[in-house]
Amino acid sequence: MKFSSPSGALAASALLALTTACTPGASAPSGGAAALLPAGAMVATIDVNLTLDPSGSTPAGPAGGYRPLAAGVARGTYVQFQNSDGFPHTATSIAGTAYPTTYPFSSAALGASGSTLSGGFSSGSLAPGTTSAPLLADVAGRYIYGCFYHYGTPMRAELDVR
Ligand SMILES: [Cu+2]
Repeated sequence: MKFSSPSGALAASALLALTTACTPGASAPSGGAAALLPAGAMVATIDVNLTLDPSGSTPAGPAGGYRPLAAGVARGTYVQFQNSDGFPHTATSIAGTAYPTTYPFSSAALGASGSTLSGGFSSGSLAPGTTSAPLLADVAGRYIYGCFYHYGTPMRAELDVR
């Protein structure tokens, strides 16, 4: 994960208030994530790569395929998923705070949806080299998600918003 922050925090928050109101709710085409970010937004980018990101254990259970597997994110940050792998993945929210033992997704996961972590989301099928539309970390708590294609591998991870 990498963080970026504005140099002028005060000016940036004023811009944030102005640009949030006119940000379209519709999902961006793959690779168009940057266009939807408010100016000066704090961004946490989660790497999506089943080939290179090591599996491990998180408070929600066995995880893998994303980096970091348990990402601590400040409320107000925008989270986006970047597929650095050579084949498609999704980052799709799962209800609850522990990875379910049964497969949790429907084909709806293949389309991009959601604009906040608390409202549920899917990156949609992320092609190699593309980045998802940004999601606002709006409410503190643990959010778990996984990949439509590789959930059982396991390919799943969590976001801890504080
Ligand atoms: Cu996958």
